[in-house]
Amino acid sequence: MGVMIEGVYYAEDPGPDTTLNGAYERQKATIRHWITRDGSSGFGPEAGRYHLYAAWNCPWAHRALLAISLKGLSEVISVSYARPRRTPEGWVYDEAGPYADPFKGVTALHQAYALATPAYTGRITVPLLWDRETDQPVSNESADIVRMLNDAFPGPDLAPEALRSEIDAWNARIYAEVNNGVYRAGFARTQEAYDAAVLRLFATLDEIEAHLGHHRWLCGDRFTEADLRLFPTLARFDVAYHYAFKCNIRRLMDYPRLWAYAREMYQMPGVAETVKLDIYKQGYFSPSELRNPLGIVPAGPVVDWTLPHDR
Ligand SMILES: N[C@@H](CCC(=O)N[C@@H](CS)C(=O)NCC(=O)O)C(=O)O
Repeated sequence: MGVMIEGVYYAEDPGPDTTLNGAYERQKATIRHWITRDGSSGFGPEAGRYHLYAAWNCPWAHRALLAISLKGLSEVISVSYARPRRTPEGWVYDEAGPYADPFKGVTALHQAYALATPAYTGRITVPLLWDRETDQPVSNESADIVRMLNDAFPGPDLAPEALRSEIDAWNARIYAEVNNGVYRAGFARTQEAYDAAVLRLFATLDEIEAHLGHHRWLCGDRFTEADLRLFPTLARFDVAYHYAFKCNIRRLMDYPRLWAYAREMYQMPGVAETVKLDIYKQGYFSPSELRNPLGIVPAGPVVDWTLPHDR
């Protein structure tokens, strides 16, 4: 997996972005257009207009896939799924089959970035939302994609106005400590950076476990975008992060309330089809000089998401 500089793709792996003290720092997404209900941004909510470049194993793409599914937009927005294992070409697609790109027929995601953003500099990331009408990317920031799909398209409102500040506060905390926290643990280059990340991650999971003792969902009695954004990390926790990223103080299964809450989400209509445990393992246990040089995928653990949640 490489990086693009001024529209040219370099296949050398730059490694995770770290600060001088070995802490992982995620780069900010730079393609940030916005679909609006009235189309005044230049991007309206027409059916069939948008295409999403995704990968089943990417938790950020998973957010966007959940938004599409839960808003009932599966027939409205088309999707290409990259192969789970990245190569020096980054995210790649087959010529045909489940990992093909039926939209532009690219065989590597960097080709799509180069097509419409010739001066692009940065990482070649999924998710990437594309507009067929202007033939340009709309956004490569999953947080924006989830919010704009919610606000611009019909379907259940996952971020009601009255709960927005509460949702935004949970989102900020969960992004820093949990969604990105697992990466801060897994990509740390020093013991100190790892220790700090993993302790913050589990402190936050402990607090959410306590919170769920007296609230059904993060924002009270209603499932919201904050729950949606926590879910992709929980779905990958025991099969991937626990072992591959050394997030092993506890398993998700060891948190009775959080595990039941996660199972209830899994069992909501439209969610299970976005979850691919074997693909998560393929992806997170890819050959990596720093974490898993031989790319061997562990057999376990057995995680049964279909157990009754009893909530
Ligand atoms: N800010 C982005 C981050 C997306 C992201 O980092 N995606 C990862 C996959 S999980 C990726 O494509 N990484 C490729 C790379 O960093 O080169 C978002 O949330 O949409």
